[in-house]
Amino acid sequence: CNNHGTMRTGQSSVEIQQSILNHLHYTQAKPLPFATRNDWYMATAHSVRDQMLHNWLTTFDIFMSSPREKHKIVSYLSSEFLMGPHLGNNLVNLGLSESVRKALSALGQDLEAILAQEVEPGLGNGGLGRLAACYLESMATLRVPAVGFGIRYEFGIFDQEIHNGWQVEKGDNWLKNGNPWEVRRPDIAYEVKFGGHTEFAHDPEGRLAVRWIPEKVIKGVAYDTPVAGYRSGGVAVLRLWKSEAVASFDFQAFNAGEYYKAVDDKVLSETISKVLYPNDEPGIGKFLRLCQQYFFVSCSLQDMIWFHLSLGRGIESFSESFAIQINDTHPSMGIAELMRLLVDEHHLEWDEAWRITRESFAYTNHTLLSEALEKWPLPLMASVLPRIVEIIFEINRRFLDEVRGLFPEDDQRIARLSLIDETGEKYVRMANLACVGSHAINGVAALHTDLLKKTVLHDFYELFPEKFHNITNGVTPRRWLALSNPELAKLISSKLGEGWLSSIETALAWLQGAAKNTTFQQKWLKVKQANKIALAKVIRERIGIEVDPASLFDVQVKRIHEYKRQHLNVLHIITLYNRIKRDPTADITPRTFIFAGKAAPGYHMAKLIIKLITSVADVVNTDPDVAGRLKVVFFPDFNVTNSQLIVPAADLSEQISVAGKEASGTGNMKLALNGALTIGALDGANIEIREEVGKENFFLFGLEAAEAQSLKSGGYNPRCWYEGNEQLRQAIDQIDAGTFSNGDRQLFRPLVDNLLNRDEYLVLADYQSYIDCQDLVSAAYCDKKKWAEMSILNVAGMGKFSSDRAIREYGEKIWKTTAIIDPTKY
Ligand code: 26Y
Repeated sequence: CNNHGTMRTGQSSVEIQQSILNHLHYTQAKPLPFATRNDWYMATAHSVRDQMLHNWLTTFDIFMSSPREKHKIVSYLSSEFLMGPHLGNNLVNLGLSESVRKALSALGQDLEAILAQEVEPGLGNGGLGRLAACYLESMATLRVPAVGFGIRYEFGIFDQEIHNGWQVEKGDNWLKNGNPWEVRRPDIAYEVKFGGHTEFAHDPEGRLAVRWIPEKVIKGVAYDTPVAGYRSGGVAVLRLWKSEAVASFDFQAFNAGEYYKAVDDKVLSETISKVLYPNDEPGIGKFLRLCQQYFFVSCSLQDMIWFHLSLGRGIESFSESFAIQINDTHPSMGIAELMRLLVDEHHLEWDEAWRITRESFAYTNHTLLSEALEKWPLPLMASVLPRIVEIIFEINRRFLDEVRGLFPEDDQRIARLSLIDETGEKYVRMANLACVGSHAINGVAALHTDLLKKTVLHDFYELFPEKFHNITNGVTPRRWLALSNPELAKLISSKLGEGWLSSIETALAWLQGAAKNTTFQQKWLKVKQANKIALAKVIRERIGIEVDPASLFDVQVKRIHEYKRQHLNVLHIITLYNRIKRDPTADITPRTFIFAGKAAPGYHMAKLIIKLITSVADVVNTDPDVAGRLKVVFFPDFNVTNSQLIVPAADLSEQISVAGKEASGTGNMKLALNGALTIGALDGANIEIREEVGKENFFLFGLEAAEAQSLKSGGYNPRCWYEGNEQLRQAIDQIDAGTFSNGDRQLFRPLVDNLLNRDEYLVLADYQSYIDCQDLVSAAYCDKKKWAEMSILNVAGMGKFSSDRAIREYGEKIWKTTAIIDPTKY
């Protein structure tokens, strides 16, 4: 197959078996009888990695030998990449699952047990980080030359445990058993400056230039992880930076004080990439997070420039080599950093540098919550990044001059557009920087883009309407169907033949023809049933709750946040519970409510919502009147691994955020792709999902975004809704009276007070509509045949939500790249 021999790239089970044994011997250095399960996992992973490294170098070769105009690489800059476990996905994408299973079994090992050994790299909080991972996989599949740049956090998102119903956070030491997927590249390292001051100085050619004299310099070292495309030979690279001290120990320092200072310095330098910050954590770790952001964008841009120059190109054509996508504003300092590199270090004129910067950058916004828009206190930024602040001021000065030309006298508009918020304490507004410094701005679902134009980014839309695009999010059907739900994938293959996983955009629609077919429906329900039994087993083992796989699995899995309204779901549970208590013989469709999700450690209300869920669970699950018809489960430690277990077992997908707050959602896509029906408000991508699967196959409730908006601006009074609805009042009174907290009336007081006095997310206003809709769900679930048909039609309608479609749209609308690596060369 190549001049390296087939030793490491042979794909038969015999060759793979040999390769695993070789790695056990030469990589793990373990005699067979002493090999632990982790050794077997590591050896298997290294064998698979060999295949990927080969594909990667081949991809690179093809890239380098393709015509010059195709030399454009997508740089996806993201502070988070939530990759999920690698092994299973790589086996699916390389088509090696069966031969590896066979090889392992010949060695007395079980593939499932080996897969379970992997600790997932949790280098993200949720939606935004997982989106970056899906996009890398799609770019590899479509053979778009791509690098994902980010931070190699030593500790990812915390592990969640539930103690006495409360969330407890545990450090995520994901590297402790070794990481077989990454390649450390000590030769790819860059220095990054922090602190100090700037001064004018003459450069070596005698030109006057700004010099940044830093207080501290830190080194970033590259760690590369290959990401395999689905059966395409293509490989994308995830390049994560680890911070290190520039020189580790100063052995010249005979003085003990100096010596320990050098050690301290090393520790401090390594702190930058130490830990991922949870979102919604107001004010915490501000300084370090600022350092993290600048650190990774600076390393990434220096790396891009290095590569561009090494292709023999001039610096002025940089934007022909790279399309830089920034995943929210977290990497937006890259705009100022590229200006600094071009002007200060590569001696370009400002205007030329600005043209290059704008041509290179494009910005994806992921939020409509104005309080979530990033802004940095100016004094903090000025002390950590003095030169960057000077550059931001200069960008702002020139930009506001232009604005003034267009809108003379409109001081308010100018104040709103300014990169600096001067309404009180001064801040740098990162979204404004991102809008000004990018040639494209996009939202992540149609409604979201629409609302961006009307609200959060309205002033920028008026200024640059041509920059705005919508690109609705997508998810990869390889991880979220083939890997997580292999039996469903098999059943679909029996209808569609092979190959549909690389073209679900068109292929899945063919399932429509099978939706009414009774035999197919029965097979479909059987797969779902098996997935539910598998989940029930895990719930029994891990949580000790017995759930009935014949009941409706009602699933809400996502970060815990008030706007996502997990507490609305709880109010429904209490309402059903009260119906049973009023009449124990009431006809209730048996349901298992499954919640999972992490709350940011400093977000007290979200943590209280977890406590509410577990408290209601304690009461409902043990009440003899309920007789097992309702079960409530809080599944701890929601992550990619657990999601792959829960999503295939869901009957109902809860997408109940208040309209106008969820930018897109991607869990909604994963659940529908696995045959769950959605109960949802008209928010984010729900709207488009409903259009695609058909209104009659979607459970719609609640206010629309515009209605929600006008209800609030008309002076919303939640107490009126509470007083006017008996069942709602009863449920809230019970929470308040301690029915679910052993009589403790203080515990949930903050939550009840908030609902009655503020209810920012209109839980009470949407309550009745939600309950009515849930009653329709319960009725529909009793007709198994109809439910199966609706479930099939949901999957049939999910083609649009493939991340392949999303990546094609980014390529066409934003990156303007035809840079697809030629498939005939593989
Ligand atoms: C500032 C920092 C701590 C921070 C870190 C992470 C702030 C926000 C985030 C994460 C945001 C996020 O995950 N947003 C979600 O992005 C998804 C992908 O576009 C959307 O589907 C989802 O609606 C949105 O909430």
